[in-house]
Amino acid sequence: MSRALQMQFVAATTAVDQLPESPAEIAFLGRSNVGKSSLLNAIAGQRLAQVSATPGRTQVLTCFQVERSGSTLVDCPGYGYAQVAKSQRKGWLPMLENYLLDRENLVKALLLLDGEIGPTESDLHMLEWLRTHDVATALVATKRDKIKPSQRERRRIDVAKACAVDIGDVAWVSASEDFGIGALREQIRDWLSL
Ligand SMILES: Nc1nc2c(ncn2[C@@H]2O[C@H](COP(=O)(O)OP(=O)(O)OP(=O)(O)O)[C@@H](O)[C@H]2O)c(=O)[nH]1
Ligand SMILES: [Mg+2]
Repeated sequence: MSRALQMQFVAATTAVDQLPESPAEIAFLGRSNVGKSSLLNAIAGQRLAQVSATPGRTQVLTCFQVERSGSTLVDCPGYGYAQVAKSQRKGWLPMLENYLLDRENLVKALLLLDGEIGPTESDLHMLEWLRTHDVATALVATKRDKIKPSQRERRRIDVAKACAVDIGDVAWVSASEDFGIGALREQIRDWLSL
């Protein structure tokens, strides 16, 4: 098993220019409730980011520093959740887009998809936006434990197909069953040159 990534909280902000300087950064993106905060915690091996059964809780960019390196992982606000007030959505979607376009140290946007329900329209919209703007993106399907073992292979094929990528281009994880977490950690170390 791979070692947990030692991380600590450094900032939570809606102002992109208030994020700390960092040599390399990875953004955790995805719909509300997809499991961004849970995945971050699994990678850290401790409870750092707030996990909530109420979608739309993380409304700010929450930044964690990987100890010693100064590199950072950012938990982004979830998109596509209807109960978040329209006025609020209006504010943070441009914020999120600015962040993704302007953050020069961003080495990868991890786009999380709910493995149980597959990519939604808003996920595909986000993926299209990332591709259009040339944001380096990696796909992660979450909550693998929620899919019947007999259906996992089919789901792997369907998710990859919907996103127009090869099957191997979607990393499957379960934060609750610690599946795929070690491999993703190694990828993250690689992307951050740790
Ligand atoms: N079964 C299962 N549930 C999970 C997994 N990951 C997250 N969850 C659950 O999904 C819900 C949402 O998880 P979060 O990590 O808070 O999701 P989020 O993407 O950070 O949501 P927002 O902050 O609202 O954008 C919680 O009830 C988690 O316990 C997983 O791998 N398996
Ligand atoms: Mg969250």
